[in-house]
Amino acid sequence: MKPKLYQEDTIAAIGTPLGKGAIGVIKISGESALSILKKIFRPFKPREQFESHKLYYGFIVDPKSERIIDEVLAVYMKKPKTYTREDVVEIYAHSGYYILKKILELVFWAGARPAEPGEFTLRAYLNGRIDLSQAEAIQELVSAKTETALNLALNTLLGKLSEKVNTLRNELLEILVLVESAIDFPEEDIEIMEPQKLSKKIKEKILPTIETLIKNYEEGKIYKEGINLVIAGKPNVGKSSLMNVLLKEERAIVTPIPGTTRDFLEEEATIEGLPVKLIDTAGLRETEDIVEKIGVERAKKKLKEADLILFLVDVSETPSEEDFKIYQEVKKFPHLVVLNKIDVQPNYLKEWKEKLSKWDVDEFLEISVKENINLDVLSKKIFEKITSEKKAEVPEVVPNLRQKIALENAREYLLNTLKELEKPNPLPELVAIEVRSAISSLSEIIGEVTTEDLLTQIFSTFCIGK
Ligand SMILES: Nc1nc2c(ncn2[C@@H]2O[C@H](COP(=O)(O)OP(=O)(O)OP(=O)(O)O)[C@@H](O)[C@H]2O)c(=O)[nH]1
Ligand SMILES: [Mg+2]
Repeated sequence: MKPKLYQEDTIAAIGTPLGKGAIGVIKISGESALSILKKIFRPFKPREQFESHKLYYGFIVDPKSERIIDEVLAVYMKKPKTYTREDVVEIYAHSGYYILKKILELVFWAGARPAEPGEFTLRAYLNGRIDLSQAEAIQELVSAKTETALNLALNTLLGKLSEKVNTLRNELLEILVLVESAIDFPEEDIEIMEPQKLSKKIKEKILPTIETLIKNYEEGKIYKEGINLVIAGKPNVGKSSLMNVLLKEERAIVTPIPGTTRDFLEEEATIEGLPVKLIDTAGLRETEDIVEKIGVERAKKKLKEADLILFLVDVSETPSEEDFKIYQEVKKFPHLVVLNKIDVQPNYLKEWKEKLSKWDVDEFLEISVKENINLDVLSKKIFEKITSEKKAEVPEVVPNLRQKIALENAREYLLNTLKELEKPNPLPELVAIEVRSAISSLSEIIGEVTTEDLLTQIFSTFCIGK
């Protein structure tokens, strides 16, 4: 039986970003897809029948007047070998806001209704072409900003997470069969359940797989979600200059005047394949300037949100009390000390090194933003710091937060199962309840067990036309 969310009607939407472009695609899915196409499309060579999965050249017309709206390519794809497993029509038109809107209006007039966000993918899921984890992977695939994030999304889309979850579920189902036979035939006594064997299987096989997946979430998270990298330090040490080179763009204003940056700036960048939110901050100092004061307060707040702070100092000047004070703040968080302006001659590098050793700093990096010295080393160092700090390796499959929570719930139920199994006289009824709950938690990951609310929540984050 189809879940309640499933609707039989035909949906349509523009599947490409709105605006001027080479092509814009209109997608139609449902029973009336073909009849809609026939109403508004005139193939160059007139025909009655459309062969499935074949591209036709022709014109979109307004059937009321037969006036041509656009010159297009169109395809009819008969179910089930389609994205939604329903009949699908796609029209490849010229992309312009007005053209696409006009064609879409005709499609609605001919019998479709506007698709909700994510509704095509929802139908693919409800019709059993993909499971819920794969549907979510489609969203991750589109929003991937780096190669690694893309690969992780692809692995899930290709079913690697589903495979692991299904294996776990099958193993638990086997256990459940045994436990339930112990309930059905109590006279056979508890031995039929073989509690020790079951608990061994859970401990040695099932739980470790679940643990690994949970760990993968923590380790792989930064590749998907990225990190906050905050550049902090005294005024005029070169923070905004560093921001710009890391961004490869002249984003922040740079001047020789201390106090140039007064508010923080945030920009997305990629460093060694890691998605990074770069945050340039106002130089930290005591100031009477009201605007700058607010900037300094904001900069201090940003320190707390950082996954890594680049603490920048200027070796063309001697170490100061101000630097020391800032370092006392910075060192409470993950950080890297960076000595900038080593190109300036003469400089105070020697004094700085002595000072740093007094401050118990054993790791630092010398760079020059201006002369591009050691900036590649800095990128590598940032990557190393983040990945060792977070113990991040790139696992093959990385669950998302929702899936991780389901895994944690499954783990909890299995720990309860073990507790019962390890009692002198375990009650098969209690064991069965816990195992069933564990199975149901795992089923949530792939959407075997789900609620309308959850589906709405997941698919509403998709864009219209996906
Ligand atoms: N010689 C030299 N000058 C640099 C270097 N990096 C930055 N500067 C100069 O230092 C001055 C200040 O640079 P900014 O990037 O504005 O410094 P900031 O830390 O953002 O300063 P505030 O926004 O005022 O806190 C500018 O004149 C830069 O050109 C460097 O590696 N070598
Ligand atoms: Mg600045």
